[in-house]
Amino acid sequence: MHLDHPVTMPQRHTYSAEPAPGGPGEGHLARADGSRRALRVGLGGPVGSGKTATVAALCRTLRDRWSIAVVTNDIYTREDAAYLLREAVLPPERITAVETGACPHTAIRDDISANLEAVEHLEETCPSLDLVLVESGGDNLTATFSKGLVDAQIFIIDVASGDDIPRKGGPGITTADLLVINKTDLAPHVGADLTAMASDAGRQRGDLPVLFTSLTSDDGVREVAEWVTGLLARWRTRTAG
Ligand SMILES: Nc1nc2c(ncn2[C@@H]2O[C@H](COP(=O)(O)OP(=O)(O)O)[C@@H](O)[C@H]2O)c(=O)[nH]1
Ligand SMILES: [Mg+2]
Repeated sequence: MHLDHPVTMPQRHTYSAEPAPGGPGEGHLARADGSRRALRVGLGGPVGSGKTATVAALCRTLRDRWSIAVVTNDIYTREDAAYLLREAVLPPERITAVETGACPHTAIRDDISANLEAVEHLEETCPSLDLVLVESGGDNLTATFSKGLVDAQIFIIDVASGDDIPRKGGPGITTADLLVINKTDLAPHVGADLTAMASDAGRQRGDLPVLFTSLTSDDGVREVAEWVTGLLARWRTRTAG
């Protein structure tokens, strides 16, 4: 069981995080045997914004249709993986914890070897995986995933941490393939102006999508799940044949 054997950050070498030419993951769409590899989606964002809750909700919504596995990153613990196991969102062999032991952004952007190992191990042990979700350890607004690790990234912020966050920008907010603004249920309690957040996010991101979620409602993750489903459909077309 993966929690008993967490993947720790090797100190021995640094993986080149240079994106392959032609777009995310372009250099390695297929596995060595020629079969289609899983689509890898990273979920980043500040501590407490709702990354683990989003991963759990996505697994519940998508697991009957797609074959899914998850990699979590915590600095010193395996709490997020433990939560996902407790909630039984996936069978235990599909959940792997990486203990980063350092700044969380390092493990998803600079030395991604432990995360890559974890993803590749899941692909080997869970046949015909369609999707691997990689949750980053909570970080600040500057953390983004290496394009050598994931094919697409979702950045999650929440309304309770201040409605001026979209205006502040940073690479997660401006460049993530999808920006999720979570905990809309709390907006009335913290005086967050969702209209201002939407227009600030739009200004920062141009045509890139923004979704508002509240994971306290039963189908709160539906639009994010639809976005991921669209990605999976395009991924299958791209890797067909
Ligand atoms: N009210 C409310 N709480 C939420 C929502 N999403 C997550 N939470 C809570 O926020 C806390 C942090 O969520 P978590 O997913 O662990 O955040 P992470 O650190 O980004 O992984 C937990 O107590 C969640 O139950 C939401 O949409 N609304
Ligand atoms: Mg988490």
